[in-house]
Amino acid sequence: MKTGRPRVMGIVNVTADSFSDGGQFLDARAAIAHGRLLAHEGADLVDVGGESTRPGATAVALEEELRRVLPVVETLAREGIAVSVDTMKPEVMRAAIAAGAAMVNDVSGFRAPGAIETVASSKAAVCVMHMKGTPETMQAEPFYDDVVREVAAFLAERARALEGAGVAKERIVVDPGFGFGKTRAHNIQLMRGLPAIAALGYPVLAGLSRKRTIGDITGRPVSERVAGSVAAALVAVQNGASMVRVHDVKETVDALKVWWEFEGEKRGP
Ligand code: 7PJ
Repeated sequence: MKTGRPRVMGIVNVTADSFSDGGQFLDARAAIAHGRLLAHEGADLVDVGGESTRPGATAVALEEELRRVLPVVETLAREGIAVSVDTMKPEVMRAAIAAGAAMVNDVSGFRAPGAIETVASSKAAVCVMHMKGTPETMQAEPFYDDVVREVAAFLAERARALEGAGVAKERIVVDPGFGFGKTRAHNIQLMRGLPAIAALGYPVLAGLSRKRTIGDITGRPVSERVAGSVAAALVAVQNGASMVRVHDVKETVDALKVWWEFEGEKRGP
């Protein structure tokens, strides 16, 4: 199911407490400028999020999330940039789609009441991610008998639920949710098991950019995880990911161009 060059999703946080941006893009104008920069650097789409889902983060109220996200989605989409909205709330999904979002990226896998119906009544693409627990609690001793099997089963079940509600298969992307209720060992098993996730038959999105596992492996703080994150993106693509979600678009695009030139043709155009 792996066809075409790997795609890059650039991250635009419009939050006060995202661990890697430090609230730098709290202001919508700065977030818009950052989205434009990432598109210019070669991002195929930009993922706009107004609620931090970093471990320990608390939920953001609906009105506040709308206030952060909508002007950014609306402006970037109007400029012709493909936008995805990173949200768990059906109301935010609906408003962002109306403002021009082409994809809804839900780290809770469209489990909120009304989420599936909201995307089903639109033409937007969807990214279904696996998360164990909630951002507040997910890193408290996560346990799996077989993390790859459990994550794959969850993604298959959610994708079936979306298809059952009328979301065409071609609109669905799946994501194992690196770091969301997973230890370093779980993340490594998932990376090695990505071919089994890809075998579900949906394009796979992988997000490891600047995450704790990259810090654990390299011993680097968030500000120094670019090389580690680029390496992780390459391994993810090598293992079957069709898209990577990254902060460092320019570096990742270059790395993937080189990878594609050397390795891509082995997999067909
Ligand atoms: C992911 C995400 C991810 C998808 C975040 C961070 C935490 N959406 N949203 N996949 N991570 N689909 O960027 O470190 O891995 S927020």
